[in-house]
Amino acid sequence: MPELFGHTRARIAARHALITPHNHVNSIVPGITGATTVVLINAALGAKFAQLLVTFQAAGGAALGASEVQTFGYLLSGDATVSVGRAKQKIGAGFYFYAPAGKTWSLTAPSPGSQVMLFQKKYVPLAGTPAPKAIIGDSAKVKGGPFLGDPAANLQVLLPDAPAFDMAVNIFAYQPGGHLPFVEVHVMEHGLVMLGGQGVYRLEDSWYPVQAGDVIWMAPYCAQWFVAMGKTPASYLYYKDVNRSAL
Ligand code: UGY
Ligand code: MN
Repeated sequence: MPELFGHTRARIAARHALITPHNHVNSIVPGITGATTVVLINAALGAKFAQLLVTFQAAGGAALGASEVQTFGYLLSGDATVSVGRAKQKIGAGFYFYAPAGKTWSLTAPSPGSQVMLFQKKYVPLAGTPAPKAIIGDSAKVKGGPFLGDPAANLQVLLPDAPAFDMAVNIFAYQPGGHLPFVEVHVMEHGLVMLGGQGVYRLEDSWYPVQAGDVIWMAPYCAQWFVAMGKTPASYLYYKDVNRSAL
């Protein structure tokens, strides 16, 4: 149900943003057809990456050429066939793919209504380290672990923890009452989508009730903390930039 009388939970602040499903307006993005695409986060907000939500209609698809941009895609619902370079696989909800810079990728025959969340970043090569390879995986098969020893906060790392990668995408799952152990303040930037459940996100000096479908941008050094609330677990998928020189 739309929010009443011009009210919104959305907030665009200097170093963070919250965008709810009620706020979405579509963009036309080259390479994506038969779909509605919402550019949730990009340079216009101050970010150094882009986060897009694509909802396919019947006969939709995406076909992106090789460029300096790398793409991580996570299928939120439905199914489709993903191709990255020469790798090709039918995928369902919870599957993900990573297309390195310099490789073409496509999503074909998506089921009508299927949704994919994309994170895109210009790849920064690391001298002496070969570029990452294509990945197609299933998050259900990725072993998680307690975050800093807390079993109420489970972290799954979807991309290899290797110097070749300059971005990470993880899933955090919290039991009701589970929370980040401390208020993080760090140089890495985040793009995040709530996958399920509810909680409260602290961003800078504001606290926001959040739920499935909400998207958050955290700029470098945005103070951040989360607690899962309600009777069901809460989880989110999030991006961060990693593994590159401070200067
Ligand atoms: O990886 C992270 O920085 C993570 N702990 N941040 C977050 O969940 N807001
Ligand atoms: Mn963080």
